[in-house]
Amino acid sequence: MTHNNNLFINRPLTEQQVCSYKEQGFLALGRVLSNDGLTQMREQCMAAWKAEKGRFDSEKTWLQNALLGNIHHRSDVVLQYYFNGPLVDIAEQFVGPNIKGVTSQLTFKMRGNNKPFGWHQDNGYGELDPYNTLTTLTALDDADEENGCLWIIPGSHKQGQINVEHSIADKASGKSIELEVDESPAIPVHMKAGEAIVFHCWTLHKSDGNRSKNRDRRILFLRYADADAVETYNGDNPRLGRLLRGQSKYPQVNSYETNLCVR
Ligand SMILES: O=C(O)CCC(=O)C(=O)O
Repeated sequence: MTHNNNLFINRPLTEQQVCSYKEQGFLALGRVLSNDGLTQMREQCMAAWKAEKGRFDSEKTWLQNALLGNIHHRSDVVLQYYFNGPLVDIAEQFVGPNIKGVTSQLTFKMRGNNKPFGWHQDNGYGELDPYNTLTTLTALDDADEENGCLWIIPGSHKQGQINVEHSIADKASGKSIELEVDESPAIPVHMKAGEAIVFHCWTLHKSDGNRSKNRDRRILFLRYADADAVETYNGDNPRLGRLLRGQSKYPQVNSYETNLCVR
């Protein structure tokens, strides 16, 4: 695997940014993809998307319309970015010295997809312990209220894990979580293509439908967890994922090999 530094922009954090993340439960990083990185990532992600997905279909579930998993198996730029890009350094600051990559997917809300995605914590879709897993979103398009940008409730991570009934079967069938929350403190997260934000596994967020006529809202979704993180919904077995920094107490994590990109 070659690492092309012209594709990504490193983002060393200031102390103020680290404090802000701890207080607010999220942090906007600014630009992390160069123009070349953005172009290549879009091309490769769209090739994978078009091979599997059609237009938005209101009869289909959110999963079917909006999600394509394990995208690092299909795009070598995503693979480099996920395992060796600037987000790994950021994760080290918020997760610690031992880190594994636990999710890579496209979460696209293409034009016409007017389905909202309700309030939730990412740890609601598969609780990982310890509770410091980091979600990262990298925008492949400009995102705002019109095309279904993310909304976040700053500081909401401080309330901890909210227990919801959401089984593996619910997830597989595309049933989404819709928490009832006081959304008066919520803020829209505007992003420019090539920018990223990161947030805590307990931070409440949602998105509305894409109401625009001609703008897609494409996002690359990557998560990083402590190398010892276990799936509490699965007998506290370790979550498998490529070890990126440090080591794990679980041999199966230390030796875990992800499928390489087969594009
Ligand atoms: O795609 C969206 O708009 C929401 C995605 C999201 O919140 C998630 O996958 O956790």
